[in-house]
Amino acid sequence: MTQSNFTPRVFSGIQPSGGLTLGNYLGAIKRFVDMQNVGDFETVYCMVDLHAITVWQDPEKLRHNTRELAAGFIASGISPEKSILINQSAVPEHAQLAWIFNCVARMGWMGRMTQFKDKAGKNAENSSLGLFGYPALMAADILVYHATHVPVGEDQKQHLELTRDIATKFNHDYGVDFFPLTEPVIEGAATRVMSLRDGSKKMSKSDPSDASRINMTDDADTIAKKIRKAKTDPDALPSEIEGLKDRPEARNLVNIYAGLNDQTVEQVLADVGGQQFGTFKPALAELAVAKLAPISSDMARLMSDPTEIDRLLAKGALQAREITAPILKKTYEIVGLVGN
Ligand code: AQP
Repeated sequence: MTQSNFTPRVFSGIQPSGGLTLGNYLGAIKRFVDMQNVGDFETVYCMVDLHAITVWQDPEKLRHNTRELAAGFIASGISPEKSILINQSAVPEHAQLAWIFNCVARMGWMGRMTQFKDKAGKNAENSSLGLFGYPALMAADILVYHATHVPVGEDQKQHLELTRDIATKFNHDYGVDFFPLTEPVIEGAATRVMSLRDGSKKMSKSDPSDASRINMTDDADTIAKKIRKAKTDPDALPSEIEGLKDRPEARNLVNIYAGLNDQTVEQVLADVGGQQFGTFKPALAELAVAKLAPISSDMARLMSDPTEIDRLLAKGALQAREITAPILKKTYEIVGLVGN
């Protein structure tokens, strides 16, 4: 198979490791919906629960978060009719291919991953083996579909490069052209949404400070309060992008505005340049509430019927396995595993 022969297929996932944040929405989900609707790709979207358990998850919360994430996907516009929507553990080929990739990837490659360093912190010896091997499972998630494109936020760029390294090494070691060299799709004004309390830190579901993020389930008052309290500087907003240099908090709020309003940063600054934060923050809060409130109320509606969510996920798993089972079988053949 030559690289040009792969079906244009998108795969991406989010961990059910907490509630969805505005970072996940702007950096990932909104892009997932765009790629679904453009109609040029088959699209597969996933709750990556096996990734979530690389750090401790309370089982009851994990179940809840997984269903809530599915609800968030659907409420944001991912249609189970147009896309395959799955929970990772329900499609066993992900973990099976990950084992093969554990044997292809090198320890040195994993050791260089900045996300591992960030998440393991000073206590790397005490982190799980799964956290260290996380990028091999992520490569398997993608390559078990022969996915050609992966929409992600900026923070996942290094893992996507590693996915290409694994595909290249597998193809080279076995003398095949079996796995595609997947393209990351990192686009839009808000590929890296930062904490509202610290412009140098990514907005994250697992940040201990709830004030650092906007959750997709926050109500209008909470969103407005968090934006009002967001860290900023005393200067007015600039009219040109250069004026945001060395102003990470101001840049972050402008990026969020642009991402929510489907504008470029330049367009936003042309409108708001010269405004003080006292004017800009309420406008941003109003925009955020207008965009997020319909999604959060639809999430609540979907969450009132968890059986229906489970039904949709079971249907997605069956559809997914039609793609993943033959790819895994062929991988086993290439590697020399018999009896499958
Ligand atoms: N702050 C962000 N800005 C832009 N994109 C983001 N993403 C996450 N945070 C931001 C994108 O969301 C997708 C799913 O990420 P994930 O949940 O699988 O893992 P993560 O990147 O580790 O997200 P969190 O919120 O920081 O989770 P925790 O706290 O559990 O580690 C990815 O495409 C990511 O780029």
